[in-house]
Amino acid sequence: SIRKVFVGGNHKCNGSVTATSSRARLLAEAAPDLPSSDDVDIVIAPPAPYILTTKAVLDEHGSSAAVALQDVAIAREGGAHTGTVAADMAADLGAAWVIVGHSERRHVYGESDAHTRAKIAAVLDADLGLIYCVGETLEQREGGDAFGPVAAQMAALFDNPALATKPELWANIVVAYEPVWAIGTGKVASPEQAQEIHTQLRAAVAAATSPDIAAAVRIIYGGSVKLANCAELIAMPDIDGFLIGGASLKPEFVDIIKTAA
Ligand code: G2H
Repeated sequence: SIRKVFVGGNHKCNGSVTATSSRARLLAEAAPDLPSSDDVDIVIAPPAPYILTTKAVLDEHGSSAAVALQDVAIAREGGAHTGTVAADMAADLGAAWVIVGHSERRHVYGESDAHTRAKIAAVLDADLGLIYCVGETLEQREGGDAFGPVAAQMAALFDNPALATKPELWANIVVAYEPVWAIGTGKVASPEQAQEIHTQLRAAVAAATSPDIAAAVRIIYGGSVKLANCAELIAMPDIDGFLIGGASLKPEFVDIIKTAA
């Protein structure tokens, strides 16, 4: 990739104080074998209750890996929003990134487009990095229009008023293409299938913003990424990294980072 590689580990709702800490320690201890932070952004997203511990373990070991929140409240400052975590809290805990629009939020928890838009605004307003997930379902792909639904999800970014007035905020954004049919199913998109959508995504960003922003934005792939398939995916010109679920819980995560960067 001509862009700095980005590898995110999305732990989803897995872990414990002990297991999450030892994953963070394993990653931190692997640092001498990993590409430098000039060449790769490494981000891990543990469940929210483990953010503080994860951050502490990484800091204690001098790791340059960053921490992400997996989802966020629609109100930046929080308030009467039972059961969720505010963007300002993520920043307070030392998280640098927030995942928004993951398919499990959209499809399993029925998150609306309005909620996704408000979350994007909260993350950008809090000056945090945004990992914005988009992706079509199998039904949509088989219906012959894989990119249509993805383009509709991208509108949530393009319509964001802060981004419209402050295009420099695009530097804080990573777009994650995660075809829903490839998530946790073991059915990875082929490098060509992913590249095709990534190209369309970059063109959509160019059309909505500028060629420079489109050339710089990282577009990463997610959905059943593992060591065995990551090399052929990262070889594609518009795949700038990965968002990794299942394999981020295993020591394999470190080997994927080595292969990707
Ligand atoms: C897609 C991905 C991580 P997995 O959800 O966001 O998960 O690698 O388990 O398919």
